[in-house]
Amino acid sequence: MPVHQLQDRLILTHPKGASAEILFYGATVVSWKSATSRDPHPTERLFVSSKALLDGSKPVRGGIPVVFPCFGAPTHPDHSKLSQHGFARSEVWSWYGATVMDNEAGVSVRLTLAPTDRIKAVYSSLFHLNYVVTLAEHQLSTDLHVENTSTSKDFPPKPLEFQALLHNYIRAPSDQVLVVPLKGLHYYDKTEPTEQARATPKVETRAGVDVRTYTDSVYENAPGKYEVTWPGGGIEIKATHFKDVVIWNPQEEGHKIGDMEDGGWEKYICVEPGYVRGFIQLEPGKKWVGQQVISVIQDERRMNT
Ligand code: TA6
Repeated sequence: MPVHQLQDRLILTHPKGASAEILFYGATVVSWKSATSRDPHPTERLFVSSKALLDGSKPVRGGIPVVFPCFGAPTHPDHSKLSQHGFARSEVWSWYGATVMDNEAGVSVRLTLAPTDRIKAVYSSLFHLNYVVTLAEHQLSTDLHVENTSTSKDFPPKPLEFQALLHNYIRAPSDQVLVVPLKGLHYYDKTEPTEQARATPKVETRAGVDVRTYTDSVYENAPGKYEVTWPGGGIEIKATHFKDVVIWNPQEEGHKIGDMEDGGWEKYICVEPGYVRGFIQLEPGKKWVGQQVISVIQDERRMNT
């Protein structure tokens, strides 16, 4: 069976050896294994801290948490009662048994989230989320579908205003990994000590962005296609309708993160396509889709050496 259901997760398997695991909690992808043509042994591509709690008591430290409807601390009045990065990553999503696709190309499932009593207590906007995860031989796609389920008969008709981001923890040596192409983009440096400095855009001057020092940068209007490479390996991320990208690695600051394993920051880079500068406005009855396709780079010439 290409889709196997356990109590807390779905396991997708591909005939060529790839696999993915998706927790119902947060719809968090906690494992993606894929081989390359050089190494036919499926290798883990995501980082999950060994101290991460997977029991639904707090968002997972690793994998691909789904960030919705706010990124970071809430700044929009509709989000004022929400916690950092919103509720999508800390709610239990539903799976109704449907396999969206199951063929040679890949296997795909859809999880959904609609307002629960817990969400309604802190958030009054109406919405419906579908999250479609597709596993192919060398590729993982995750598509977030957002619908404003309020109707134009509601008075006043209420647009849904939200941010969304896929918080990918890509397994990579953080002292060697580089991300391209970000040169020339404006970014906001969240490591700056003052509010004013954090709100002042900088211009990226580096051809390849590294995370050898504490990095927490929000790149605005980014190209949507990124290569994340290190000697001997690499991942490509293609994003659609996610106009921004966040690069994060805490380095030694990681000691302050309770569920981060010791030295965990040496094992990953977060490259997070999102819409996080400003808000997406969705009129009643309308839908929006943000998509990413993550692929294993096969060609050694595309890796940094
Ligand atoms: O996406 C980067 C970021 O917003 C950082 O500022 C850092 O705090 C990280 O996410 C992790 O956030 P979390 O709420 O999961 O601890």
